[in-house]
Amino acid sequence: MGEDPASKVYVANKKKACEYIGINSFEYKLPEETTEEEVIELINKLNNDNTVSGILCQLPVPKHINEEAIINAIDPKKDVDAFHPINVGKIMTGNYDFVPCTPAGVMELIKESGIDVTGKECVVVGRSNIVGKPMSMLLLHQNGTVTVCHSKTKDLKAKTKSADILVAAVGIPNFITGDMIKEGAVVIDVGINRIAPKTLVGDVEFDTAKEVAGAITPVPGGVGPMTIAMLMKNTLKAAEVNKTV
Ligand code: L34
Repeated sequence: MGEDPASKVYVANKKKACEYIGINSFEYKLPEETTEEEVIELINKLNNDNTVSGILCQLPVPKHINEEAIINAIDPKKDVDAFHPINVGKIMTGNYDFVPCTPAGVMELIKESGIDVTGKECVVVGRSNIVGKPMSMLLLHQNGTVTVCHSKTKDLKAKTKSADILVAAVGIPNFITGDMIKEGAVVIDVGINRIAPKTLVGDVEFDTAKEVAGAITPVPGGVGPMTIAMLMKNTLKAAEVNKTV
């Protein structure tokens, strides 16, 4: 919905991934002035369309739209973002079908790199519903000792310095610097900040962080593409759950 420039890039990347793996995708570009009722009407149509396995409303939505109302309107069985309260609740209990794409991508990177989370000090910087909160749950499910930090955290550096696994998801360019990182730590950068028309940087200052980290993800080419890969995985799962077509 609307004209968010970053969303255009992300949605284009999602469509490309669908095409690449053979998932049929339908894009509905809704103008800024679309009403909440109109969006919910469209979602209801897609909820009832048995040729559709998964539904995603790219965030952010325009200011006059209640994001929560949109998320709640999506059939939880087709909620490939795992943002619906039913799916959020399932993530809490550990019995889930869909995992939110960005945290799922982070977990996949950790797993594929042969890193065992059990007993590790995991520090998540950021407490958003999309990343920080579900991220902390997934690390907890893998037996990490999890600390969630945010803008009101006192002595942030002491917390980040204690991390064996540090996940940065604050949305502030180069916020985490090398001196805030423990020697050998795993550093995962969820931030995607456009600081100039063609310059993307993460929440981690890569050049200073890479000198101390044992492993680190880049921006671009790190968590972003993993988010998309996990969306494909959730959509395949949705097709199995819904047994459509
Ligand atoms: N509903 N809204 C919903 N679901 C999501 O999972 C998202 N997210 C976040 C924003 N809003 C959403 C995404 O899709 C962030 N996000 C996302 C998706 C793709 C990429 C980054 C974030 C991505 O492709 N990143 C590339 C660079 C892209 C560029 O050039 O800007 C990378 O290499 O990091």
